[in-house]
Formats: sequence, C-alpha cells, structure tokens
Amino acid sequence: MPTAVVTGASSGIGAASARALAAEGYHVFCVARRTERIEALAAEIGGTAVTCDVTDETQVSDLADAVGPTLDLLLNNAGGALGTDPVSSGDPADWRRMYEVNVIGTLLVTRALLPALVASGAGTLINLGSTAGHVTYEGGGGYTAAKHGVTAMTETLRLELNGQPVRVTEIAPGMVRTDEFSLNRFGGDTARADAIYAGVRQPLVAEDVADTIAWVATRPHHVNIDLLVVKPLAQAAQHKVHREP
Ligand code: 8X3
Repeated sequence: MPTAVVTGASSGIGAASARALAAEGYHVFCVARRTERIEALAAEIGGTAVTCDVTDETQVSDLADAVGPTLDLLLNNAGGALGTDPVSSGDPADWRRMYEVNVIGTLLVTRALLPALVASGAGTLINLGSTAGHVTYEGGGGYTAAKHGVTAMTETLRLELNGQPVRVTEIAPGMVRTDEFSLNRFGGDTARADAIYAGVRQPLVAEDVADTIAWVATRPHHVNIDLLVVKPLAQAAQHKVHREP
C-alpha cells in the first residue's frame, strides 16, 4: 500500500486531502498538533495519527521515525495567515509566525522526509501554496511574503532534485472557504471572516482543492505538474471577485 504524509491534517484542506488520498488507496499519516482531531480522522480513513508541530525540529524528527524508511507522497499543507495589517504597521510577531509555519515548517518536514521519498523510487512532494504566492494584495504583506517563500522553495527544490525520483508540485488555491483559515487570520472575528466570502456564490471548498491533490498524485509518475492554480469561478483574479448583492 502506498503511503502519504499530510501535515495540517486536523481541518480544512489537510483533512479533506487525507480523505481523498485514502480513497485513492494510500495509507495516510495524518499530522497536526491537535491529537484528538487527527486520531478521529485516522480512525475514519484507516490511517495513522502523528501529533507534531511542524516548526519543532524534535517533533519532526519523531515524525520521520514514525513514517519509516520509505514514503510515496508528502503533502506540506500546514500553514496559514495572521492579520491583514498594511506593511506600514505590520506586526513583526505575526510576520515571524507566518514565515515560521509556512516556510520553516515546510523546510523542516521536507528535509526530514526527503530521504524516504527518494527511497520509494517514485516519490511525490506537494506543497500547498496559494495565489498569494504569485501576486500581492493590500493588507496581505506578511502572508504573501511567506507564500512567495513557499513558491521559491518549491521551485528551488525541483531544480535541486532533478535526476532524483521525486516530482515536485505546488498547488496554489485562491478563495477557499474553510472553517478556520479566515477565522484564524482575523483572530476569531466571525463577522470579518464571513465578510471575505460575502456575495460570492460558490467559493471553493476544501474538497475542491483535495480533488486537485488526488489528481496530481494519480498522474503517471513521469508527469510532473509544476504548478496548479485553482480559483472559484467567481474569482477571475485576486482582486476581481464577482459578488452578488
Ligand atoms: C488563501 C488565498 O486570497 O486569502 O491562500 O490570499 S488568499
């Protein structure tokens, strides 16, 4: 049975992707800080829960031990946004945290699991980027900087792994309505989080993104999808969102 590691598996795109990969026949290591949630998910899909903070080197090393010598697929999904301050008043603590979880977390998990991906002879590494890794927007400075970092890391890794049996993909979603992304960004302010999606007929949902991940994973291994940008029909570009009254 092929194996997959999904970080940030406790909710949203991570949980949906764990389910989608399990449906494709993977044994999924469901990785996150919140043990109860990943244990429930692992029980549901016949996977393995591994409690791990991706920014903690020791815990990531324990994760690598739990996974073992070979791994077919790694989905670096853990990440997120904090705040919408303009650069002129950006909060360094928020910026550091976003860099830490989106970039350093991805670095640590990738470093720890790359030998197992190579050892599989046909590894797949998928980084969850964002449209925010390709464009900028007002109030998005800290998050767009971090996601641009994820894009740069993904592209660098593809160059460095050339000749090795590991393909490298970035999935870059636009507007996705999940339970936690916008709520976390706005510090739990439901009204501000809801306003992001106001009037948008059908923002993407986590399952839409999970579907793209399952598709990338199930292409023949010589097919490397470098970058897959996915947005809802209502979002023609980052700033161009159709809203109904
Ligand atoms: C999420 C997309 O538009 O909030 O990664 O930056 S956006």
